[in-house]
Amino acid sequence: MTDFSIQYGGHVSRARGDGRPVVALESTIVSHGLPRPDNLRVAREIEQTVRDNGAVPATIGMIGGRLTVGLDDAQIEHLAGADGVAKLSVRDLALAAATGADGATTVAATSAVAAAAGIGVFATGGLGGVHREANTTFDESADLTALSHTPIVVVCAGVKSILDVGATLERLETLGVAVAGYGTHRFPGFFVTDGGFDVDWRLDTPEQVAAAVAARADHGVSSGALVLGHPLPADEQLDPELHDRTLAEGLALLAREGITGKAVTPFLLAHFHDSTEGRSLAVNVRIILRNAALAARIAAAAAPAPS
Ligand code: PSU
Ligand code: MN
Repeated sequence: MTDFSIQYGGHVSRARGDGRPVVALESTIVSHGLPRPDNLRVAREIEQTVRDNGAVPATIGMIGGRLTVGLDDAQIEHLAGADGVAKLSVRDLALAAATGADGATTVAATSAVAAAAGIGVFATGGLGGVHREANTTFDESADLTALSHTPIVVVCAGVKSILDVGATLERLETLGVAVAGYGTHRFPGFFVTDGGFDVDWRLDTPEQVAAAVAARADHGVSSGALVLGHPLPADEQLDPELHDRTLAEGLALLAREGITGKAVTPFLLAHFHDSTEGRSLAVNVRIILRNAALAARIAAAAAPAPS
């Protein structure tokens, strides 16, 4: 495999050399999705959760123009605390490299870089997708198009509930992205357990997910990612009534303040975190940690047995 000019953290190089399971993690959650100072604590907890579940964490991001798979603790701390960290989708990577930028990778960029690095499993909170009112704004996350041609398993709690979930599922179908529920036929709704839609496929164990990954490779028929919807248990979700109220306020504020483009998702997440007295933050953290644990178990199930 050619490694192009991706930098690898020492822990990830060693794991790759030994054939140990690796889980990719994104950095936009840390820089743009969670408020300071919780973001740094959570970034560390996510990595520890991956380790506790038998895999090596590879947080992906850009430091001074260097695209890095497996940021070290100081680099993660830098992205969590520095001002002016760019939110990088796939299209931004080369521009950020050329200008020596610091940047955090979204689901789109993290998946693309992870796949280029030979990492097959990625954990996040919720995917980007089709925004409400996308029929006039055309705001659809590049997460969807990136996943249409990136062979990776994305463990997530569905798409963020701030989006149009039904339209996003339609686009995932059009784009050839596989979707399955983990232990359920319902597609999760991020902060809430049930996103309101059925999915055709259900996978129940890490081994079954690994079997789907293996079958994809065996068939040699190219397709996109597998989105694995891993819902929060109902007793851990954000109260759906509080959720709906907060979302309605957030959408109204968004319109009033004229926020558009890549600022929309961070703005709405910050609105939730500010106006639910920390409840949405606690739920968001639970989502990510549960997904990190499951992703590690999938990566371990998919890794070749140690010789
Ligand atoms: N999931 C979270 N928090 C986040 C995101 C996902 O729990 O902050 C980020 C991801 O990086 C995702 C991005 O790719 O939001 C989507 O942004 P946009 O809608 O602008 O494409
Ligand atoms: Mn967008």
